[in-house]
Amino acid sequence: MDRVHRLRVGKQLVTGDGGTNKTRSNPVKYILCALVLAGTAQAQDSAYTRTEAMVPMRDGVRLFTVILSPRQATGPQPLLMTRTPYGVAGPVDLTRYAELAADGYIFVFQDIRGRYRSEGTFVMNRPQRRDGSGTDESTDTYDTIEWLLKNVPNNNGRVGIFGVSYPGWLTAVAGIGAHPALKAISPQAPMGDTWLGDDFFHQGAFRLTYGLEYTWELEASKDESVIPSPARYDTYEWYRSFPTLTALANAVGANDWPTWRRFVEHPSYDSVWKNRSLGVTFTHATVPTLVVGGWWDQEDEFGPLLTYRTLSRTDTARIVSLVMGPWSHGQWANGPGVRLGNVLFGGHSTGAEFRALEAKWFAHWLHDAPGGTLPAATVFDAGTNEWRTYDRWPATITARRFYFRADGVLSTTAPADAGADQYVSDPAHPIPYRPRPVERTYSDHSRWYRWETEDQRFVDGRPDVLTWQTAPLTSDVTIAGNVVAHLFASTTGSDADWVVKLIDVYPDTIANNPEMGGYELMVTGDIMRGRYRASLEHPAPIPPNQVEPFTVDLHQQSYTFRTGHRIMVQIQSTWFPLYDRNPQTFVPNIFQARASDYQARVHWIYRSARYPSNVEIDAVR
Ligand code: PG9
Repeated sequence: MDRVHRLRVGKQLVTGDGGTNKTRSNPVKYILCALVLAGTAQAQDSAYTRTEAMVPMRDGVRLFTVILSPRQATGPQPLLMTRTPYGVAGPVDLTRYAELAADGYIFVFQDIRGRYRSEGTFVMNRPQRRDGSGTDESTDTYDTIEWLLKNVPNNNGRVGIFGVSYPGWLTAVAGIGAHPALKAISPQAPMGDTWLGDDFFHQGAFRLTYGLEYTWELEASKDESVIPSPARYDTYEWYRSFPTLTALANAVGANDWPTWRRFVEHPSYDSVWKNRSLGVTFTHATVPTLVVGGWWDQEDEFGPLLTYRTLSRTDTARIVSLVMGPWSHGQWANGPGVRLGNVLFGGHSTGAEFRALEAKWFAHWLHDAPGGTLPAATVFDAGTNEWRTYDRWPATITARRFYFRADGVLSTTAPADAGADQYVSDPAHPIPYRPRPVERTYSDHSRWYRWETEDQRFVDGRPDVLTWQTAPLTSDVTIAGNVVAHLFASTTGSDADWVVKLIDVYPDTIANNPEMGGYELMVTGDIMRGRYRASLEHPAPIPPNQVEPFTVDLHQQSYTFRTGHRIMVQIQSTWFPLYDRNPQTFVPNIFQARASDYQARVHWIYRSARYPSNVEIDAVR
């Protein structure tokens, strides 16, 4: 992507609304695009003095850093920093920072090690150093703070850090061995664990489009001058044209990229992934921490939930809070946030509301402003369109189960008889994860960022998609916490993927919004790779034709199914090309599977007294 293109993208993103804008790049980069390239130098010149520095780290590597100091400051100001792999050299647009800027900050932006104008070697999600020697992103942050405090005039000795996605993860690891001057951090959509539930794998299933295209973008060049170029506009066709992952990798030279090699060499959940997981490395907050995420974040919804869950266990000082809104990846950072795709938020400007809250929170910790502390959780319910606050999260009130029954019925009553439903899953004809064409992930007109809110009727009725639904609800059902699917299933093969979607089916007739009649909104959904049912570290074949239990973590939600709506569950075994195809024949490493391993298989989902498959929710009512 050239700079002019990025500039255009950045500008559109600033005015767009998380799914309504037609042109969009990586929404994380969007913040950086806006930040780096879309700005008006004049505005910056009038309000801020810009300084650039090569900040030395403890091992002598120097990191390119941009410092914007407010010209009109009446006294010492806190430093507010974002570290990023996406480039900080161009002029800065402070649109994203408008609410914060009003309180007065010295803004700092830094290229991390090995990216753009910084020296050193880039390592994707660099693991935490283990024995106290060497460097990692935490030490680079520490050294940068030390330098800033001594070299930036008029700072008040307090530092805040925030960022979205990769910069969100960098923010989180700043909290490990935090510098004493670091007083507030806000990790937003951090990739908490890229094997369990964020960018690269979900519960063992490989995120094909993201894993390939993102790695291509970041590792084929230092500064994204090489961008992914699948040969077809509809990448569904392009990915399907490769019979194996080896063929795909050979075609694009993916074996030259360290992260692709990591996928191939570490397909299971081993120390390579664990050492990068915030659930393992960031277990205790010593700095006030505001964790932020989106319920329909197509990249890193799991990360914020994992980060909050991990930190809250040890948070005796009650300095950790969670905000989850109805957003796609990073949507809260720009634009009003009145909708995502087809889904409207009842007149709320959720993005603007969040940024006001964020500014107040930072002002509290960095300026001693009154107010600004937050309850454990502030979460948006997109069923009732309201913000809810909870003193603990999940708010677990009652666990409720929705059982699969005969004739496609979903019921709170468990089955008393025997029964099962079956379908043929054929890797040669995988189910698209969103309506085609599946544009390149970060390309003009890509609908990537809003795919999770697409109407699921586009697959309803396919012979390889099973559906169960309730009657119209006679009272509201509110989730406020965990959602998990308990499946009992068998296959004629020896491996299988299980995709489970929990769906809100709107009433047929919606007076003020007729085109949404009968809409099937995926409230939450995810995939798990059957070979990992007993151990994430040691995959094992599924014994053919034998009923086995499978647990599919559907993470969390705050959502009300309204009276008159129906609750639906859909199950399928391909979600392509977002996820690679499971050969459905157990092989030790799917990255090395042969074309002949990929076989159509019959899968059975049981719904009997003995095997009562169901979806369980933490329900408020
Ligand atoms: N979701 C992106 C990412 C972060 C970390 C690893 C891989 C990808 C991002 O938008 O930054």
